[in-house]
Formats: sequence, structure tokens, C-alpha cells
Amino acid sequence: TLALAAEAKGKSDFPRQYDINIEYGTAGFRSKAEHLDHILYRMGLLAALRSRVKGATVGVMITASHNPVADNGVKIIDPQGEMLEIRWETIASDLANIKDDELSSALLQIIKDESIDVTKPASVFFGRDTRPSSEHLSNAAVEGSKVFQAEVKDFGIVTTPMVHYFVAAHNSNNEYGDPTIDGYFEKLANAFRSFREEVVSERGPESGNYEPKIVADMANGVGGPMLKKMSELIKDLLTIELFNTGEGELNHESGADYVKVRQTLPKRVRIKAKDRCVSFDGDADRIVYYYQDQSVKFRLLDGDRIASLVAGYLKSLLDIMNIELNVGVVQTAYANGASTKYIKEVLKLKVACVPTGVKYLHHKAQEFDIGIYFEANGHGTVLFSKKTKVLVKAAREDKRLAGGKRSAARKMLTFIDMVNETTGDSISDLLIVETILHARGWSVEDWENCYTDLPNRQLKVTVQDRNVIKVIDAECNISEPEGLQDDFDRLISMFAEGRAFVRPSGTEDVVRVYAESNTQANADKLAVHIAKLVH
Ligand code: NG1
Ligand code: ZN
Repeated sequence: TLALAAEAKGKSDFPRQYDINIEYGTAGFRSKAEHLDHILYRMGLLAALRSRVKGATVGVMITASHNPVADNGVKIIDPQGEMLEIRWETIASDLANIKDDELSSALLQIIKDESIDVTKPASVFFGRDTRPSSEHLSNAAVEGSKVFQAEVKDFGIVTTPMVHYFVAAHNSNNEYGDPTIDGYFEKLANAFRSFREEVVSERGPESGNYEPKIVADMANGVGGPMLKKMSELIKDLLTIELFNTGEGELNHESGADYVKVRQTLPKRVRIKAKDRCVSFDGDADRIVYYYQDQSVKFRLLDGDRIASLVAGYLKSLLDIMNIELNVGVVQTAYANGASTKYIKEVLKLKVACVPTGVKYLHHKAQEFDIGIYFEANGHGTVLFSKKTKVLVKAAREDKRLAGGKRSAARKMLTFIDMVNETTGDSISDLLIVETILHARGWSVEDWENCYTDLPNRQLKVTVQDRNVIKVIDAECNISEPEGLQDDFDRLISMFAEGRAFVRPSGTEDVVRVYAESNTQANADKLAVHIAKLVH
């Protein structure tokens, strides 16, 4: 009868008005906001079922991240704050695409296939970004979960990583932190402060080339109000000057994606040469750093830079503690070749390459004792295994150890508290980078001097059906259309330090082209030639 009630409500309140097929992609469903009513309702239903399967709270986030303001989307968050299990993505896609009068039978089928006891309690957390369509869509999803008698908690306008955190914290019986907005801010701010105190007590207030001030572009998204809240908690340690905090259009000429892809400053931001700047994306799960050098040249420090900064610093702490752990950095094909080389050859750490999409990076990073993963676009975090936490805690408590070793252990544990281990988090990542730069006494230029990026170019190509392209080897090569990879290879071999690949986007109806080479002109040329072959 619940399934029948769900179908009846779907037909009357959230009918499927558009006969388009939509898939649960790289980051859930993404589409024009007006196409999503029935999908949000159905995902609310599905989240209630998912919660019962896992016997735990799950999350639903309504956002289309860095995409234009007219788009929207939804994703389901699993109990430990991780992305929805891949097998359930197919279940979600099937449920999203059926006709209204197939809804009850489809739901019954899921209940049967997954042996779900619908009399058990269910609990779903909701969050949404600042898009004008988000409140309405969130209500549709809430209705869905309520039809299936789930207990619902709506956090309102929050960042994507905050919802991941709330879910994980709640399901850990608050061990991971308090599953509240204040709990989130306090956990991160306290860790940032403790770390600073540890460093200052060790070497005094002197911080070398580090300046405790940044300029922050919020892309007119949810990062604006949220980073403002954080900045008030740590204002004695770091001055944050905020721009694009909501007065303009979301993601328009600003934000991490704009800055990364165009390799240019966001609009409506006032900076001086050498100011350390950051951009968040619309739902605040990505961050990139940049600055303008004295010759007014734009310099980008992207996710690859953050990964190598973090990896290098954590390795130095392990070296002090004299603890051997399996540390690895996980990248995608979009990682700049120079960063991969630096991590392997200078830091002497392992590098793994996986397909685009946070879920792949996250899973791979779990294989390491310390797994650092970042997409070049600035989405990433650090994962610490149980073994790591146990070893470092033991070192902190071991009174026979030298003071320096115990201090390194305290730093590592405080660092772990500052990390949102559930997913990439602009606010947490910002605190991490600021912490390391301060501890190292580095300016943004010192950081950049670790290695020199290979010039690169990204392009989008619109084709009839982007899915005729079949990728292999972690997206570095394609197997179909037949022969095309050979054409690519011939072209690439003509460019010094050339590397290029194409893949169908999981969030937009385009094929993405990436190319790098020894000069910007060559990278641009290679990208354009590859794009022509795809057309
Ligand atoms: P697609 O559209 O599949 O390339 C983009 C990003 C991903 C990821 C998702 C989710 C690039 C090249 N791709 O995916 O890394 O962040 O969006 O937002 O940046
Ligand atoms: Zn995002």
C-alpha cells in the first residue's frame, strides 16, 4: 500500500512531464531545473529505501555544483558520508526514467530484490544549495521520503560536504563530530586553532614568508555565507576578504571551475599583485588557489598543487615520527604531468590514476594508510586508515618518545580533525592549505616553486552522441570509435612533452578534450587538432 500511495502522489503532485532519459552520472542527476520535479520526488522515495537497506541515516543533496544557475541536480549520500554505491546508481537511473504508472511496481521490485523491510525505521538528511529552484526541488524530495515514512531532517542551505559530514557524524554516534551546523564549524575551527598553537609554541610567532590573509571568491554560492561564518571563528588567525558572496549570478564569470578552465581571474574581485586568492565552486566542494605575479600574469595553483603540498607535508611529519606507512596520491588523467612527476620523483610517493569522478578517487584512496586524492579542478580530500590513527595516537601518548616526535604526532592528529574525510570540502581544504603554508613559512610563490606546470588546455566539443566514445586505461585512451586513438597518437607524437585524451562528460552533453605540451601555444594547438578529429 505504501508503494501504491507513492505512485498516486507521484501522478498527482510530481508527474513525469518530460519524456527524456536521464542517468545518475558522475555526481548524481543533473539537468535543467524544470525537468527535475519527478526525479527529486522519486529520489526522496529511494533515499528512504536506501536508509532501510543500510539501517542508517542517508543524505540527499540538491545542487548542480558549478553548472549554470538554471540547472539543478540531486545526489544520494551513503551512511559513512560516501557517494551512493555504484550498483544503486543503476537502480536510481531506472527509477528516474520509468513512466508514472510503473512507479509502484518498480518500487515493489526494489523492495523485493533488496529484501527491504519497510516496517523498519528510515532516516534521511537533506541539504540544498542557493539556486532559486533548490527549495522547491528539496520539498519534492522531502515529500518522497515522507511517503515512505522516513524521519526527515532538513538542514536547509548548506554546502555539499556539510551534508556528507552530517550523515557520517550522525551514523558514527557523534564520534566523528556533532551532526549539526555549529558542530561542523567548531570541529574544523578548533583543529585549525590547535594546530596553530602547536606550531607557535614550538617555533614562536614568526611565520617566515607566510601572510595570514587571503582573498576569496565565493562564486555567489553557498560558500559565501558558510565561509563568512568560519572566518568569524578564526579571524584572529586569518583575514579572509570575501567577494561574489551572493549579490551576482551563481557561478557566472566566477568560481573554481571558471578560474581553472579559463585560467583567468574571476570577475568582480579586487586584488593586488601576490595576494593569495581562492575560488570555491557553487556548492563549496572544490577550491583552487591563484595569484597575480608582478608582471600581472595569472598563476594557478590547482588540485594537483594542493595534493602535492599535503602529501609532502604529511610525509615530513611521518619522517619526524619515524613511522612507515603506505602513503599514496590518487589522480585522474587531468592531473598535470609535472605534478605526477614531482610526487613520484621528488616526494618519492606512490601515484595511482583512476577515471574521473570522486567515487573512483575516494575508493582508490581507501587502499592506502594515508590516501590523498584531488581532481585537478580542486575537488579532493585526505583519507586516514584506522591503522594510521592508532599508530599516531600511540606515538602521541608514548612518554619515552622525544618531544619533537610527540609534537609531530599531535600535529598529525589535529590535522586529521581538520580534514573532512567524507568528501572534498572547500572550507576544510582551505584550512588545511593555510595550515601547511603557515607551518612551512611559505608564500604562495614558495609553494608554486615546488614544480612548474606543463602548459595545458581543456576544450568542450558538442557531438551528436557523446557516448559513442568508449574510454579505457583510466580514460587515457579510447577503444571506440575504432582507429581514432591511432590518429590521436600520431598527432600527440608530433608535440614535445605532448599528452592528450578525450572523454564524454558525465555532467554535460559534451566531449571533453584535454591536452598538454611544452608551451601554451603547443598545448592549444594540440587541443584544437584533437577536437577536430572528434568532430
Ligand atoms: P565531467 O562532466 O564528467 O567531466 C565534472 C568534472 C569532474 C567532477 C564532476 C562532478 C572535470 C574535467 N570534470 O565531470 O572532475 O568534478 O564534474 O562535479 O573537471
Ligand atoms: Zn561542487
